[in-house]
Amino acid sequence: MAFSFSSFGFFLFCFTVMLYSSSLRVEARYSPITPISSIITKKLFDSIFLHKDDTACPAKNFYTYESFIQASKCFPRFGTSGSLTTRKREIAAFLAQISHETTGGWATAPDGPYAWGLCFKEEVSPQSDYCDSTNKEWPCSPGKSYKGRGPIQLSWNYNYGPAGKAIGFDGLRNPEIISNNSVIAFKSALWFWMTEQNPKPSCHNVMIGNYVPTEADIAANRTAGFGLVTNIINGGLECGIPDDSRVNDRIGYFERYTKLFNVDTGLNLDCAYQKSF
Ligand SMILES: *[C@@H]1O[C@H](CO)[C@@H](O)[C@H](O)[C@H]1NC(C)=O
Ligand SMILES: CC(=O)N[C@H]1CO[C@H](CO)[C@@H](O)[C@@H]1O
Repeated sequence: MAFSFSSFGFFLFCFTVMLYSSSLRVEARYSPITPISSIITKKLFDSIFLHKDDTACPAKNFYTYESFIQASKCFPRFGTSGSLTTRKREIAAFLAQISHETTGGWATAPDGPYAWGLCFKEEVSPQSDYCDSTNKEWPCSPGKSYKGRGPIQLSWNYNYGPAGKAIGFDGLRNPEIISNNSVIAFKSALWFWMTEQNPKPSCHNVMIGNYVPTEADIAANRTAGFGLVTNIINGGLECGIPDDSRVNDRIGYFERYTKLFNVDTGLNLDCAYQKSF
């Protein structure tokens, strides 16, 4: 496993933030780091997720602004690295990707197809339990389903196990907690976003310009940009295909959100000519 921190220290950090959040707020005034809540205000968040609490959405009233901000405190580098433009673009990219993963939108939906992010908590008709039984490091618990859950639709035992270890829950025996606790749900998505899983870079490093392609990456056209983030998330199914509707949906969300953040999208939005990892 490629964690650059001990999971105990990591857990302690999150725990400390919760215990001492009021004193941290005081310190934050003197901190050179701008908290993400100054970039993504509640007002902006609400204008992005226009329909997440509609009766039509199974996740109605689950994903709140407050739980997103609280979860982000366990990932202090998220949305705080680089210039203001870079920070806004990273947050827009994260929100766009989780919106595609949980979308309730359709072509003629009210306010358009890209106003329906965070409509679902969990995968509706999973085709399997997403158990890779060849993975001995993160063995499946009998009867448990590792189907897509939460903003990033975390799937597979080999993601639930390490996500739980990093965040502080039993990902293998209690995967359902992601659908039951919205702070843990957002943490699971941010964990995926921030964590490099070799040979993939982290989505975070791609969006802040910290990605250094290997020879293999160059040969596979894996150039930095929003399209590479799509490749990290679901490239095996979606990349290397011209005009893929799922990739286009991700881009549609990203274009709408970058406009709301008032930043440009950057280059390389799709992964049509990239090989997957
Ligand atoms: C890389 O992109 C070019 C077009 O820009 C394409 O012709 C080539 O097949 C791509 N290579 C791979 C490995 O997909
Ligand atoms: C206590 C609680 O709310 N449990 C729910 C957790 O999420 C699963 C779905 O994954 C529900 O079936 C449980 O009722």
